[in-house]
Amino acid sequence: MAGAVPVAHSLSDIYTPDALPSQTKRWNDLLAQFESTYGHAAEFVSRSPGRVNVIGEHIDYSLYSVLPMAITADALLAVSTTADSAPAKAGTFKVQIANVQGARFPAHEFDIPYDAVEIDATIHEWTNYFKSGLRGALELLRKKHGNDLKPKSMKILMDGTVPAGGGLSSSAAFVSASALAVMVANGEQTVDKTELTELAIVSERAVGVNSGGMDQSASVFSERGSALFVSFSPKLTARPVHFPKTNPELTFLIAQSFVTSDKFVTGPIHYNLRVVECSLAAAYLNAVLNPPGTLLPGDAAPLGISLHGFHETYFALQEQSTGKAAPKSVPDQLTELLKLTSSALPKEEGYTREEIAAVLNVTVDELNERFTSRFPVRAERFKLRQRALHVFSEALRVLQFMATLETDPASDDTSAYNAKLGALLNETQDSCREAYECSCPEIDAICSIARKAGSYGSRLTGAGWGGCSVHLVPADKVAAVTEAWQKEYYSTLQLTEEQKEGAVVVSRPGSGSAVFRVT
Ligand code: NG1
Ligand code: MG
Repeated sequence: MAGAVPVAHSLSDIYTPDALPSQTKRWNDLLAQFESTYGHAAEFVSRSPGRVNVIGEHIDYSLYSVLPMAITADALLAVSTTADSAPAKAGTFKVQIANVQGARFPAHEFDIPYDAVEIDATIHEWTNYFKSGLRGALELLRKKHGNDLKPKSMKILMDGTVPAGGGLSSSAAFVSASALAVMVANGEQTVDKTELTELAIVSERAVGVNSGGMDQSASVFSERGSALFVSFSPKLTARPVHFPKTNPELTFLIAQSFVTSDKFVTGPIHYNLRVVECSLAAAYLNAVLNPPGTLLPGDAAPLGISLHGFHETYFALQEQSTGKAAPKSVPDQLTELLKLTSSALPKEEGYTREEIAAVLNVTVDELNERFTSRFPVRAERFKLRQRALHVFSEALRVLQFMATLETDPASDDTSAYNAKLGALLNETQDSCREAYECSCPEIDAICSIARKAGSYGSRLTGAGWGGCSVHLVPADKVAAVTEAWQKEYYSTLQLTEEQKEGAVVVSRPGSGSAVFRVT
C-alpha cells in the first residue's frame, strides 16, 4: 500500500493548477538564492506539506484513527552535497543551513560527529527540527546499511510557508522534509513512506514534544484531492478518502486565530500534560476494570501505553473470562467504554498523584518516574475522567464521520447529509472546549461567527489553545462566512497586510512528501 516517496519531474506533479503560478515563482527564487548563497546549483529539493485535521483531535497519541489532509503550504529544502573547499574535520560531516527568511531564522554551520547528532531541546532554535530529522534518518540508514556510514556533508536552503505555531503542523512538515533530504543526500534511491513517517514521528519527540503520529502521516502520505484515514494500531496505515460530490458543494475553510500557542513553551501545562493524562487514564482504567495484575501491552504511544491499548485488552479479557462475546463493532465498544469511564472515573475535579499512585499500587516517585520524567508537566490534579471521555467520544465521531462519507448521499439536495457531517465537527469542538480544555475564547468566537453565517460545522484544528480552525462550509456561503469574520473578528485585531491575506484560506487537499531533482 505504502510505496515510495514520489520523485516529481514538474511542479504540476506536486501542486494544484491554481497554486502553480505562485509556487513556480517561489521555487525559482529558492533555487536562485541557493546559487547565490553557496556558489553552485542545488541538486534536489525535498518537500513536505503542513496539514489540517478534519476530525480526530488529540486522539492520535492514544492510538485512535484520525482524518487529516495535507494543505498546499509546505517546507522546502534545497540541497547540495558538494564537498567544501575546507573539508569537515576528521570523523565529522558539515551541515550548512540557511533560511530564505534569514532575519527571523539565522543561518548556521555545524560540524557533526558521524555517530552523534546533538540536539539541545532546552533551547528554542529553528535548526533543531532539521537536526531531529537528521538524527532519525541517520539511525535508519545505519540500520539498513551498517554502522560505518559516513554521512555526506550538506548545504541547505529552507523555505517554509506553513505558519509556525498555527496548528497546521509546520514542525512535522519541516522534520519530514529534513529526514527525506538526508536520506536522498546519502544516496537512497527510493524512500519508503512508512519508514519515513515512523522515523519522523520518533524524531519530533527529540525536540521536546510528546507528539502523536497524525501530522507526519498526513505530511508524507497524502494524495492530491483526498483526505487521509490514518490508523496507528496494530501498525501505521494510511488510506486516501474521497469526499462525495454534494449539492451544495462542500468546502473546507481554514481560519487563523492569530493566537500563537507554542508547544515548546506551554507543553508542561497543555500538550505534554494531555499526553500524560491520557496515559494515566489508561493505566487507571486498567487497574480498576481489568483483573488485578493485568499489564497493558507496550505500544507505540509516546509513553508506551494508550487508551486504545486498554480498549483492546479490556474486551479481549472480558471475552476470555465471561465467555460472552464482546460488542462486535468498534463504535459499540466505544459506547460501552464511555459508560464504563463515567462510573470508573467519577471525579470531576481530577485526581492527585497520590490518589493515582494508590490505585496503580506504586509509590508517587515511581509514578513520576514512569509518566512525567521524560517531559516535565505542571499539574496538581489530572483530569482523567474528562480526558478519557473526550478520547473515546472523539474516536467514535471519527468512525461516524467516515461511515457517513462512505455512504453516498441519497438525494440531489444533500444539505441534510452535509449538516450531519457538520454536526460531528461541532460536537468535536464542544468536547475540545469542555472536556479536553484545548480551545480558547478566540477560537470559540470564530466558530460561532461561522456557524451563524452558514457553516455546517466549525472547530479548532491541531493542538488548539490558539492556532487554526477548520469549517465545513457550503460553497455558496464561503463569502458570507469570510465577511462575517472580517467584520466581527479580524477587524478587532492589529494585523499586518501579510496576516490579513493569510487569515482565511480555502483548503484543497494537497499531495504529500516529494523529491524534486534539479540536476
Ligand atoms: P499541531 O500542534 O497542530 O502540530 C499536535 C500534534 C498531533 C496531534 C494534534 C492534536 C505534534 C507534532 N502534533 O498538532 O500529533 O496530537 O496536536 O490532535 O505534536
Ligand atoms: Mg507541530
